[in-house]
Amino acid sequence: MRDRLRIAIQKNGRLSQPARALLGSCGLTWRESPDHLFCHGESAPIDLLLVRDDDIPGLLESGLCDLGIVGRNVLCEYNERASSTCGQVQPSELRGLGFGGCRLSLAIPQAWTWQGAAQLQGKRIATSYPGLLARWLADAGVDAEVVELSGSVEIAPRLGQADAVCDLVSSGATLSANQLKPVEDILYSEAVLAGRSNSLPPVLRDLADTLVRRLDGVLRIRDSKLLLFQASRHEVDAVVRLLPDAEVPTQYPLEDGETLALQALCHGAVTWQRMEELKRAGARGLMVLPVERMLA
Ligand code: PRT
Ligand code: ZN
Repeated sequence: MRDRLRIAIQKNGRLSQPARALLGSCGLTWRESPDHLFCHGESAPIDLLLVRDDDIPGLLESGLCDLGIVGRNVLCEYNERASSTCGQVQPSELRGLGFGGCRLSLAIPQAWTWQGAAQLQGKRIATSYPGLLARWLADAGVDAEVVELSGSVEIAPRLGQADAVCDLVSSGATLSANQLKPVEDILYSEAVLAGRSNSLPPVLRDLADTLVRRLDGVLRIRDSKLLLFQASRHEVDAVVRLLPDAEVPTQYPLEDGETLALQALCHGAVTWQRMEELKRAGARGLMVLPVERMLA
């Protein structure tokens, strides 16, 4: 039986570098094989398999990999299709990872005026996500033809292959370059950590739990700052009210009995403007420090 955890990540593409960077910030280091398909974990018995993103859900379902980093769009599409075919344990989303954000959107020619889902009745819609689109159409009670394409979906209307498309969008530039406009969002996506929860043998489960705890620590503090300041006892409440996105501050009384030293982990942005507001409310000697690591 395997005693090393195996994580599937995208080999080349939008998610590969951010996924490696995220795992690296959890303290993992690797030695990469000459063929760039496998990374042997050096700092922990956690290896990486470098694959096409579309293969990740299947690798998880078959148990060849224990965890994977993949777009929610790919995971949901896989599960949508699998649910109609077999009854195995499907991989599920364990954590949203906050990068690779995009939407799976329905888009129609710019010349059309959008009047709602019923407008798609009897139309042909090109997509690489037939499962998710079919589900959306069924929920909307619309009978349309789903034209499955593996790529270049956005040019299908110009080629006469389809009337509308259902594709991933981030800036929207690709759609507008093809005289299309997004009208409905079918799925909000980002990179996710996926796995088959509860199906790992104990050794691998311990490794996975440790990794997920570290990931939680990294994600929790990614945009966080530690605020240090002093305030008079009677002004503390007013200052703390300006920190709704901070954890309850730790307070230490100073020798004069009237002043408190405070430290608070703040999860939102701490701009100059915000610092000035805190100062006006009574915060003195305000310091904003980066947070490198955190273990809850
Ligand atoms: O080779 P492999 O199969 O592994 O990679 P791939 O080509 O299938 O995937 P890749 O690297 O293009 O995308 C991987 C994941 O990134 C996707 O599954 C999404 O989860 C996520 N992602 C985030 C995106 C986008 N943003 C995105 N904009 N994937 C694709 N796009 C496309 C979009 O469809 C459009 O055609 O990029 C183009 C530019 O988008 P606009 O809206 O900014 O013009
Ligand atoms: Zn792919």
